This record gives sequence, C-alpha cells and structure tokens, in this order.
Amino acid sequence: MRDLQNQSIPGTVWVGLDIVSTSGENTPPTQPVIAISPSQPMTNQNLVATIVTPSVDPDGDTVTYTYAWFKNGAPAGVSVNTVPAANTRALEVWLCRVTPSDGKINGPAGTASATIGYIGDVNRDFKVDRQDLLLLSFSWNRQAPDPLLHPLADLNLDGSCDAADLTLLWDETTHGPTP
Ligand SMILES: [Ca+2]
Ligand SMILES: [Ca+2]
Repeated sequence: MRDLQNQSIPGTVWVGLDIVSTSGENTPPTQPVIAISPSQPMTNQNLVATIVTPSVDPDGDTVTYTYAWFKNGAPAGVSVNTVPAANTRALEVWLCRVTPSDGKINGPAGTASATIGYIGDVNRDFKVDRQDLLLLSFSWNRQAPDPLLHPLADLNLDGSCDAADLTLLWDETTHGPTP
C-alpha cells in the first residue's frame, strides 16, 4: 500500500484499517412483471407489452427497459413495446422479453407471451365454427361496456357486436382462414 506521494506505507500503520470499497456496490434492478394486451389477440389487433409491476432498484437508480420480441421462439426484430397487427398471423406464439437496467447493470428479464387467434374464434379453440356463431349470438347487439359483450365477439373492434362483425366474419371465411 502506498501514500499519495507513492511512498510505501509501513505495514504497522495500516494494520487493523477497515478498507471500504467504493465500487462494486451496485445492485441490479428487480425482475419486472410483464403482460401482453390483449391477452387473447386476434389477427387484427396490435400486441402491446405492458409493465404490470415495475422493477425496483435497491440503490434508487432510475430503471430503463429494453424490449425484445420473439415469434415462435425466434427473434422478431421488434425492440419497442408494440407489435403491429400486420406483423402477426393466426397460431403464432409471440413472446416479449423486457430487461430492466439501472444504467450500469441489467436485472433479470420479465417475459409474457400470447398466441394469435383467428377473427371469429370466440371460444378460442383455434377453429371458427358453429360454436363460435352461437357465442357470438349471445353478444348480439350488445355494446361496450356491457359485460355480456364478449370481447372476442367484437370482431372489427368498434365496441359492439352487430352486422358489421358478421360482414367481417363472412369476408374472413370466404377468403379462407385469417392470415
Ligand atoms: Ca372456435
Ligand atoms: Ca363490432
């Protein structure tokens, strides 16, 4: 050990000294809890990753997040919180990984995933059939925020279940399953 003039300090001086490190004390932020909205997306809906429970940094540092999306397990090249509906196809599994950072070190990432469903698949069994039409009839002529309006029965996302949704369903089924 040396003093400020770079002279060696005799061991008798520093024996018993407490050495306090001023580096390496940083603690990473905690793992965030992530959700994808909507949780049961149709092919005409954007995917939005939301932070349900933010990361906490024990040192009080400001936490920033980086987003990485994966489609069927492969990097999708999306690094923001939203995936446009045009990028998604039915049956794809999309996962968002959100990594917190305090500017110096990353904390553990939080993830959420959602499977893309067909327009008109109200019961979410990845087929569009008469069972879905029956469920759609229960929501017929209902408007948000009516709790009996099934969110997957509002096919065109305009807040109600009516003839416009049937028209969209007709288009989807006559042109084949929703891509
Ligand atoms: Ca179905
Ligand atoms: Ca509608």
